[in-house]
Amino acid sequence: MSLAASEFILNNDGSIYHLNLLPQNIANTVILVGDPDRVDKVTAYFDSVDFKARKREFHTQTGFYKGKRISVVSTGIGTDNIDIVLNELDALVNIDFKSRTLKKELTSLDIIRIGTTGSIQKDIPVDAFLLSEKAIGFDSLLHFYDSEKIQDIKFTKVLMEHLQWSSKKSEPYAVDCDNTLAQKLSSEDIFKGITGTNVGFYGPQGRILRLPLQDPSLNRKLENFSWNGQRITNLEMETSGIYGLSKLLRHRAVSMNAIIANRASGKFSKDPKLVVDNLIKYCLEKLAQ
Ligand code: R1P
Repeated sequence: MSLAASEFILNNDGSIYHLNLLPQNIANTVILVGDPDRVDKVTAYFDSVDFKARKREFHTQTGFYKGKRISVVSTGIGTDNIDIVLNELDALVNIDFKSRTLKKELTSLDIIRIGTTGSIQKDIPVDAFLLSEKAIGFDSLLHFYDSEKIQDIKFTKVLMEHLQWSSKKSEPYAVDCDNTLAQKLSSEDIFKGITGTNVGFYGPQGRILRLPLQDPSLNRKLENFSWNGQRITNLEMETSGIYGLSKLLRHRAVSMNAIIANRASGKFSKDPKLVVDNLIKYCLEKLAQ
């Protein structure tokens, strides 16, 4: 069945609505970054860049790094944008733009987030790298999809009890990274952990500037949580959506984090740009291997 113009929206030039891309513009390996300006920082290391497009916060460049074709796409901030980026990336490879029908043979993308994060554990210092083995979504994105089969329901239940989670907030969800891609991006030099994805930067991550919080002890409870040797290590704003939608759409995803803040010790990196640059170089080398 052909998808209606209101559901699968194409621009007049045939490109997909928000990302402004045609199917041939995207590689099967996609690096996601939050900041549109970070796209140039990644492709600065490429041998060549043959495509560039920009619309709103979505900036894309495609080229080659050591012979491997890679696209770099910025998502802006938050899992609401991840809903757009993941669905449109999937459409670019798995929907026939002419017939507006699903392709018979589906393509799996390798999706690597290179982003910044705040550690909530004292022993995971600023300037370190962390690979998210699991994401806990404190946003509600995945609950809008038929997604229970890919969630770690037991983990969420134990966590909610520990947090005395208010029923006024959406129920958290837990999703794992792709193990094969995680192995490719791993090394002894980086931390591995469980990443909390929040629906905001201030209150939802326990930051108080002027507004009191519904639960001021949330970060302390997250820091103290331990179950089956697992602990929550860091907070950011995209990983749960990337993991959830990638699993549902059968893409492989891993989230790589540059620790630029340590919430437990109150420290912030003296040179966050350098740690992000180092993580970019680390990920590109691993992808080229
Ligand atoms: C908040 O400052 C932003 O930084 C982190 C968070 O996930 C959020 O997007 O990631 P990026 O540096 O990739 O944007």
